[in-house]
Amino acid sequence: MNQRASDGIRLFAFGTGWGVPFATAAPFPLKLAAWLRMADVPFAWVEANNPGKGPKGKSPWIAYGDVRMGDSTLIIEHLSARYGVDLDAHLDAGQRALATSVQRMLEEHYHQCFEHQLFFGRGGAERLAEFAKAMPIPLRWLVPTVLKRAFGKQLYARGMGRHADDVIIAQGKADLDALAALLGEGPYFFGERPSTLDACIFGFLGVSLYVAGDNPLYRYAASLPQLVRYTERLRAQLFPESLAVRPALDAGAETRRSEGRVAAAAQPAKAAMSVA
Ligand SMILES: N[C@@H](CCC(=O)N[C@@H](CS)C(=O)NCC(=O)O)C(=O)O
Repeated sequence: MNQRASDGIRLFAFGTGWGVPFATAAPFPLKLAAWLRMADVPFAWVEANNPGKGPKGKSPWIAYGDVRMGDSTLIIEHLSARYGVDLDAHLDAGQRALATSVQRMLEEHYHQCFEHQLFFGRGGAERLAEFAKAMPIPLRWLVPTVLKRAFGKQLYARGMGRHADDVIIAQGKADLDALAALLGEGPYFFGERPSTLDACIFGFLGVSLYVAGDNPLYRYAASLPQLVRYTERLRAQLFPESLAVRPALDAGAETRRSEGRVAAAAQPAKAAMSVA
């Protein structure tokens, strides 16, 4: 058994829900899982819905042997060094600079828009109720309020929570437009070979595209063909087991039609899903 396998890495992450077809519905854990799959590092999912238990108080974290580590980027750096895997070895200085910029856009800006819409946008109350539905009473009643307060505080402190709903949606859409404009025909962000940035992009799109319901930010993500093609391609390659789960990607189709925007963009994704 090689070292990667014998380490027995456990990936602690928020569980799934809301129509997302992966073992987690949270972007940073999905980013890390995508990187592990790209780097061919075996791991086991552990559902952990209280990030306070992790070493950084955030999801995800990993554990193996007596190592416990938080933060997706630090974990990727650590495992790259441990296993001698560098997914970015082929990038030149300009590509590295672009990768850093796109990563920051997604992780430091888009993440706030995403999170705001997840809990405070259209469908937010239902998503919080779904998150808590398996908990015993009174946690089932209390947790949505506690989470809303905690996320509201964070988003306000970071600045995003001070804007009106439509401003936050517009800013999130602008990030998605920028990403769509930068994505070529692929198969990866930088062409023929995957890089760490692909894991990051997949983490965010892999959650945004599939959240059920008609939230305007997520529906917009699912209406951009470049994003759908890219995500479905990586999904089939990295998480083939997810193809068995039919996500509610076109749940907003009626809304889009009534708004005069035909859901054509969702079709390639549906076609890819029907392969399962
Ligand atoms: N820089 C961290 C960010 C992790 C992060 O923000 N995770 C979110 C879930 S996607 C989280 O734990 N949110 C819950 C909280 O902030 O309490 C990383 O790369 O892992």
